[in-house]
Amino acid sequence: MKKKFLTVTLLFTLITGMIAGCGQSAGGAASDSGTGLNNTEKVDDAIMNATAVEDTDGYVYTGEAPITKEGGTIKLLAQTSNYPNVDISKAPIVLKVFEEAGVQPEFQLIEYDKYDTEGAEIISSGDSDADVIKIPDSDPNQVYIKSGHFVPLDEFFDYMPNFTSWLSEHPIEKAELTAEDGHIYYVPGINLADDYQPCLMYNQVWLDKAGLKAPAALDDFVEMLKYFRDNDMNGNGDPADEIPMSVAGEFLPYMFGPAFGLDLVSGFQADDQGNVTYAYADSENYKKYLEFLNGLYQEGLLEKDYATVDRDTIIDRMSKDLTGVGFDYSWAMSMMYSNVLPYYDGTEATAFVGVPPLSGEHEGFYVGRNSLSGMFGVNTNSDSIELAAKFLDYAMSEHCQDYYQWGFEGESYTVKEDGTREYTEKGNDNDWLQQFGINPAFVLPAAQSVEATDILVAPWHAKINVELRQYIKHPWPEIYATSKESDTVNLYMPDIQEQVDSGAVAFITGEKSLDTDFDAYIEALESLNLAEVTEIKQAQYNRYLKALE
Ligand SMILES: [Ca+2]
Repeated sequence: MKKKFLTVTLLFTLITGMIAGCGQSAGGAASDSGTGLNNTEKVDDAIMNATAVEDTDGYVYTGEAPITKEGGTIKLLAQTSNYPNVDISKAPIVLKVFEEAGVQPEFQLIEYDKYDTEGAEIISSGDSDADVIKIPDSDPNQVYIKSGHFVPLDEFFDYMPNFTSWLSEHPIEKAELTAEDGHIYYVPGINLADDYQPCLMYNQVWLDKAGLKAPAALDDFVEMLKYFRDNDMNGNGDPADEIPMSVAGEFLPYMFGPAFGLDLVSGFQADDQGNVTYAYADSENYKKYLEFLNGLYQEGLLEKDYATVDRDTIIDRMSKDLTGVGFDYSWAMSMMYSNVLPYYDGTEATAFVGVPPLSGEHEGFYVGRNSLSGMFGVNTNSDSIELAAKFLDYAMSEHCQDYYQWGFEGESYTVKEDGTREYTEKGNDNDWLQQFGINPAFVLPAAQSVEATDILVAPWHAKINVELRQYIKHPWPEIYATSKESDTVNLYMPDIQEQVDSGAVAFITGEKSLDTDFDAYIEALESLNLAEVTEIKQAQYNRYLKALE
């Protein structure tokens, strides 16, 4: 057992790096970053007018290595790997990018866990002499942008052929990256946003024992839970030790909100006409959602400790065959849930299997995430801004993304006869692969790829990902807020959030009555200035739609 858990921990770290990325927590309501852009005209002009420029020696960088023939150094302020035994500054994949670019790296790396605070301090001080800097968060409120510490990259698009063509092909991301002043400051890493997203999973062996097909309607789902509750699903002679469903409280909004027409994951949501509402203040649908969960709670189908049950507990239950339903990030499916089942033989038939979302009066969906990830900017203090811009451009090129996702042919991967790739024996050793520098998002703008993720999970899991992709809905877009907007949102949202969180628990557990206390809950939200926040979100959403036109 212990060995199994060790494996789980390693995989967790690997997959959180590969698939979940960092910083996105489940469940919370709206993020504070709204849509603050005016338009992308300035950026569009810069893209259109970009022309490759000669270096003093006559060399012209056109997007392929080298970026210069004159040499030079790129000082990089970023974070260490989240693997304590990996020195990312010595990783072959990372060094290869510098080597091909024709520049020497000078790493200024801060410990992974401390980067959010220490990196932020260094940037805010304005003393850094780094050329390229990883942004500790995505700078949602444009704090660094407004401080003038970063170069507007669109003014250097002559040196960024890869980035400009990527922007042209990605209008949503271009809109999201465009700051309030119409400039683009950062080159982003890219998350998987429509693949391997959180989903519902059923214990296939229990389903088969019950003679059931995976239920997709709420009513059938409840009947299945009751069956799991009342029968000796694990066959240990005790019909009462089954826990029908094991889902961390933060995933309940993902799991049940859509069946009630609500994106409780984003919190704020827009209808087809572009009208923005706050899902947690929907007096009809949110009330029905709470009624449903309260019903599950009363029936013992949602456990008493649902609000605090954690993933370790859930995995422990699965390893003991005690539970039939999970909801988690997709990677958990074959990497953390199925693999601990006592009878899992590597096939779908013995696994925790991802299924389509639950539907009620409304058709179900899964909430995906925004694709922009770790951002990199060029320091205003840099004495080689053009070189730094070229380096970032090269580092985000498709050529380099191939290194980030696969490493080098013959070393970390081979190409099969049918043209698909597979990791070598060494490449299948995660410790080795991390030291090799796979997915080096800590120091470079790396994009995740579906193909490279597919081979990390069980083949049946990759197949299910393809099936579930159609149900993924984009979350609330993540675009810069104006400072006035973020001041107001940051002033009011914490209290609103607290009211929502405590209200949800009280109504689900029955501590408060939906019949007599729900109106007061809605009134409390209104008294916390929800209307003003919603108005801001509406204005932001309108600008977002305009920018996409
Ligand atoms: Ca039993």
